[in-house]
Amino acid sequence: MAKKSKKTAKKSAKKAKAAAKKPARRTVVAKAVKSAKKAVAKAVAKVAGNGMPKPSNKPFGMDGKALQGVRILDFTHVQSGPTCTQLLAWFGADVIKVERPGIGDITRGQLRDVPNADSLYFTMLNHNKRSITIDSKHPQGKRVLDELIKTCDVLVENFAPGALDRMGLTWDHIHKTNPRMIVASVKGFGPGPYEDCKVYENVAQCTGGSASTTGFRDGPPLVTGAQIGDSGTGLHLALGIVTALFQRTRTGRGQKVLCAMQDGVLNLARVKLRDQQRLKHGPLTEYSQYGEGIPFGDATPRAGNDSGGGQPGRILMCKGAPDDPNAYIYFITQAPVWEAICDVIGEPTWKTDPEYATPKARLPKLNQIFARIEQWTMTKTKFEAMEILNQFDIPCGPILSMKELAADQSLRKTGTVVEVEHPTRGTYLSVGNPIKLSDSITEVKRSPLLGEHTDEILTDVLKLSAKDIAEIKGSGALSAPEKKDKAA
Ligand code: CAO
Repeated sequence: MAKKSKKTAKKSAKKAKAAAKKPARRTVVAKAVKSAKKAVAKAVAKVAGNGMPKPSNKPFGMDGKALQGVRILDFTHVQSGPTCTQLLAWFGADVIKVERPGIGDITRGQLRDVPNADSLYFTMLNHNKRSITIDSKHPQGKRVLDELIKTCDVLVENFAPGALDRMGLTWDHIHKTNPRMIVASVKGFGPGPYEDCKVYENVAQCTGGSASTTGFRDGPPLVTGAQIGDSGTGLHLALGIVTALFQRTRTGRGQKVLCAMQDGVLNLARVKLRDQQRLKHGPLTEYSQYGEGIPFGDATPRAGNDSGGGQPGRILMCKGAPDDPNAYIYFITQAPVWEAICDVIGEPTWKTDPEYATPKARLPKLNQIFARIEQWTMTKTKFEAMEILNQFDIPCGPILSMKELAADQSLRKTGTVVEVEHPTRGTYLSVGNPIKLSDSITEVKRSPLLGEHTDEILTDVLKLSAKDIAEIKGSGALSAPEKKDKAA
């Protein structure tokens, strides 16, 4: 295609040159040459790749960060929103976290382990950001915010429904102040009967279908330790934001991005909605209860530790269990390696016995089969079992405790677990950026102290004069109201 266009362009250029030779008026010649040049440029652009800049010849990781030049006005707090803006900061965006004077993000003081230092809850969710304190309801505070809106690309917030509007920061106001601004929000629910409700992690897990499908059939619904409602929705929102930024390169305008926590959890639990529909057509044969002869109800049941896919799996005890609460391994009886499994556990006849040889024949006997495999895993530590099983490509995974993950040297090497220095709490461990870009390497920088960058932002970003800054500060818009002396 590109070759063809280049040829056509050359032809047009030739035509134009020929036209130029004829005794025609100067303007006609100029026009023809111009159009020929345009055609050549178009064809060359096609060959070069869609008008993209020439590929950088700097070494990978040395040509800036992926989101360099993007500025985020970060109104997030607690976990869902901060997860999102932390990712954007790791990718190189300048994230300006706006916090309430004197208080800041409520998590600074929640679950504190070191007196008078920001909690790990806060520090582990707010790396690489700058902090400015602004009372968003103070007239001077509003003025500063409007200036920030003019210079930022994205406003991210996860306030309770209506809170942003109550600050006067409606979509209409923001869009009028900066038509390029993307306004990204996390809410508990999308439009509908619950849209005005406040939501925390476990509420989202319960209303998004995760809790009803987690746990054992004969026990209550369970929430998971992984924060799929908060961090999961933060991840969804980050994708929405970069997608909106990409669309803006074409349209030039901002848009609203909304991620409801219920929607995010349901998206992550989509295989359970798959099973809900399969129920109409018969029992879910990969669920343990099928083999146990227990009838299915009319909703996707809890499946214990059964694998959610087509390859049956279970958590099995290893040497040391149950005294050691984590001496377990996840074992998958993947069909292509069934023969290897039979050899490893010492049941070679199961390879050809029609009662065991096919996945279909095995389904009603999963309890019995896994009990036999467990007899073998209990003779090994979880790491010994992992090593043996991997030699035969049998999919499995040891149950790793947080203690083991914290000490894991390979995770340290990849930057997934990082040590961070902090001026008031000392060294702490954090999860680094789990998304690795080969040309945008993440450096994890400590979270900001409350209002640490207020002056820097007013001066360098908003270019306010010393007089203006003094006036704003004097108005009380950037500081907490002084506590009244009780004795007075
Ligand atoms: N200056 C002045 N006021 C500020 C401010 C600032 N810089 N920052 C926040 N505030 C005010 C808000 O304007 C709001 O005031 P009004 O209610 O008078 O309008 C007030 O602080 C409280 O905000 P909030 O309602 O968002 O906070 P909350 O602690 O009551 O509720 C939460 C927290 C998480 C339940 C709620 O924000 C929410 O439902 N968010 C959306 C869903 C979400 O993200 N949940 C995940 C949380 S992580 O588990």
